[in-house]
Amino acid sequence: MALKFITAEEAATFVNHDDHVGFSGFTPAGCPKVVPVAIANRAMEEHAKGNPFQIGMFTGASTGDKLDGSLARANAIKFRTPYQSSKDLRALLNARGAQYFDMHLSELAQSLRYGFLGKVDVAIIEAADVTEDGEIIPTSGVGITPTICDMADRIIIELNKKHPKEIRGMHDIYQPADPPYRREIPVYTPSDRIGTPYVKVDPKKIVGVVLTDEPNEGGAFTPLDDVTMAIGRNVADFLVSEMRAGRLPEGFVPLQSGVGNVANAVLGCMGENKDIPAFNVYTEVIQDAVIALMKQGRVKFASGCSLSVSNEVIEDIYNNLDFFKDKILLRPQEISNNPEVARRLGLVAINTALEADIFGNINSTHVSGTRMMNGIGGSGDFTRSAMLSIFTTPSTAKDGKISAFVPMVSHMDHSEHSVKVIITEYGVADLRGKSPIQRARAIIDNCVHPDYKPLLNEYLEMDIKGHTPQNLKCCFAFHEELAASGDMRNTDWSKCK
Ligand code: 0RQ
Repeated sequence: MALKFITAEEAATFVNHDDHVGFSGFTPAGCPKVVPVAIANRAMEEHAKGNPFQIGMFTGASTGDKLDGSLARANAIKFRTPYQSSKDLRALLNARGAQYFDMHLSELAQSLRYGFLGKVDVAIIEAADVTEDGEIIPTSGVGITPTICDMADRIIIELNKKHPKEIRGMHDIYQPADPPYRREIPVYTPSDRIGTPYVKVDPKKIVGVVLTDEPNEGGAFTPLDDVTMAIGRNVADFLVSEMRAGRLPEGFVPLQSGVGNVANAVLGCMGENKDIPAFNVYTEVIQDAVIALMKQGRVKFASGCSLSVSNEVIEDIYNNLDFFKDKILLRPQEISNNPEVARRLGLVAINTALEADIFGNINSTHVSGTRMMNGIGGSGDFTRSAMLSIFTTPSTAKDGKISAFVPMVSHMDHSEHSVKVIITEYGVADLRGKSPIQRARAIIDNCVHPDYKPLLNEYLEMDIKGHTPQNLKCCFAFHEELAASGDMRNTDWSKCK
């Protein structure tokens, strides 16, 4: 069947008010760029005429500004799931201008197939290639592409010439059967291929192909500072000590590392530490540091859901496909983040906390318990199932006015039952096998900023009875003080006791 080439504006006419729209990609990598802007423009035109125009959105994870940013600014979002990290969308969600359902990334595709989230009317897919018989080669991120293509009534392809056709072979597309027919997902090592190099769709569903050469909206990393570097070194030293103690195999285990500057620094420090052998990565986002380490022979193989790298790095990869093609595999997020596979491979998972409490619970998502930051992303998929789950965080935020460690988290994403180790620039709290009071001592002694140690020690010494010594009147005093004076260091326990 011949493909029909259309403009982005024509493509946008296939999206109607109230439609559920699925988008390809994972982080800005692999997301459509020109059609979302055309949908946002269409929404604004309809709004100007007094007509409603809002869509439900399913994405892989966060996206680029052309997708989440444009649609948020156009007030064109009725609901959205899962992870996001757009400034304008965050403001919209916190003003409750759109309904946001924050879910584990590994669960989204199956939740769609199970029918938990309604139908998918339209799938908008960025592709490096598409054939007349319906073989789609994704670009640098996969996300939920196979599932939304299966479920959608209409498929729009953004054929992006920045991504060469020759990346065919870098993807491994596989969808598990749904219960009660599901078997094991046969990934036994990070490089195992279990699917096809393309997404196969019914070509009759492709309503149009939009040509573009828009580059990825990859953000650059801020230069590493002393705090970030100290966290990275503490993680690397801790992993070496675990190897020496025989709790990590000498050949090492695959690594999952979250998104952002700390994650990039951790990877860099692990690469530099020659006591750690060359290792594999089984993760969701493959960042710049992984590619740099691959070139140095320190990372042997990387399986992920996206190449969330800067544009210079993506060009480097595309210019050197001979080198990279057998070292990188991009999978749908229900496989890259699959708890079964994470548990089998025995991952070391490293993610970043917004806030932790002294008993080891983690808040990854809500500033002061109420304002959504980004979402849980894949952190829960990995934290719960990894062999060793580590959370990193700078000990303070906002020039020391906020302690990353509080008596009780103001929102909980990862509980004390899943969190094994917490690492800051000051050191390492190993929480394994420890009671709540022992965990609190380990965290205060090793991780907390000196400005907050006396306050948190005083909290523990309030002589509260019970297994977990929480003072229910004072446990949010840090947050209340932040709201009142703007600085948690002013907390005075006598006010709440
Ligand atoms: O504010 O941006 O104004 O400077 O939060 O904090 O320290 O720069 O850390 O960028 O790594 O983000 C948890 C949000 C951390 C992220 C989170 C302020 C701080 C700064 C950012 P500014 P940092 P990061 C893979 C895994 C959940 C999803 C996940 C995240 C800003 O890592 O979204 O792990 N994780 N996915 O000043 C108020 C506090 C604060 C605070 C920090 N306690 N209160 N503000 N900040 N602590 C990715 C995917 O799933 C795709």
